[in-house]
Amino acid sequence: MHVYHNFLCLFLHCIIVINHTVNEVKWLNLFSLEEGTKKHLRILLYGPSGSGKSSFINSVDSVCQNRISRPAAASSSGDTFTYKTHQIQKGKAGRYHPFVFNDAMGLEGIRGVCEEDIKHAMQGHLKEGYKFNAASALHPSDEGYNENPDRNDMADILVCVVSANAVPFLKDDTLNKMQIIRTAARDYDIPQMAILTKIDEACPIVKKSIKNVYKSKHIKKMELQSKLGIPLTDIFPVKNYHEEHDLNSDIDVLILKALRQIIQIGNDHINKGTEFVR
Ligand SMILES: Nc1nc2c(ncn2[C@@H]2O[C@H](COP(=O)(O)OP(=O)(O)O)[C@@H](O)[C@H]2O)c(=O)[nH]1
Ligand SMILES: [Mg+2]
Repeated sequence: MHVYHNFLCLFLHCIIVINHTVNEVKWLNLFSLEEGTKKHLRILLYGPSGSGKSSFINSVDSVCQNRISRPAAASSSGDTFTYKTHQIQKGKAGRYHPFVFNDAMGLEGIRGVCEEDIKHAMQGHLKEGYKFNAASALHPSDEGYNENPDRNDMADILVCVVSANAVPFLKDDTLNKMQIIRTAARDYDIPQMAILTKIDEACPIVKKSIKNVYKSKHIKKMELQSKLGIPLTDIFPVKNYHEEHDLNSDIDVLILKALRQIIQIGNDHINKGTEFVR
């Protein structure tokens, strides 16, 4: 009887999650920007290196394409980092979703990105292909500086990406940089949220099953709100696709939840901006 009950619960859980995922993908495929606003919604990711920024872009691409794909190179190291816009294919080749991702070089220490460059990225001053330099921020007289960014170059939402297992060990200089970046985004009126990656590595019960994420005492104890300076309601836990060969609805559902919130908040920002223009 007990086994039968467990099996029934698992079966119902799978049906609910798959149904939810299908609805979220439908919503995503129907999503478009208001006519006359922008070509695409620009999502700017930043955070420590190795926190899962590239893997998040790959995970979104995988969920959107319904197969594992890795358009953004994921790695945990690398000395050169290029500013690049990632589009997400929609169905057939040559068609793309109306949102794009940029990610920035990792934050930490003297080998980390200068916070000024994240400010430049928010305002659209970084040209495609710009090579970040940890030693000095881009200067308006430099080649990679876009002097006259249009609204398509500007970020619509800033997303801090941190891995759950790294949160307790974030160093003061990284936390300071994050604070400077958040303050700048507030000044530019760019909305912000955070993604908590690698939840599988931070807690044994989540490793066992991703659906335990909201039960995890480890994650609850992390003081995320005070560390990241972002309200808990705007921090989304995800497990990226990083070594899997197949999609999994429990992973999809968290990625889609985070993505939908990013898009909705970013879109509100775009629409608010055009109210002033009108
Ligand atoms: N276990 C686990 N590993 C992850 C996750 N996301 C990324 N990784 C791994 O963490 C490493 C760094 O990820 P990457 O996306 O390159 O980080 P980035 O430097 O922020 O772009 C890679 O080896 C990934 O495979 C996750 O959610 N769970
Ligand atoms: Mg990366």
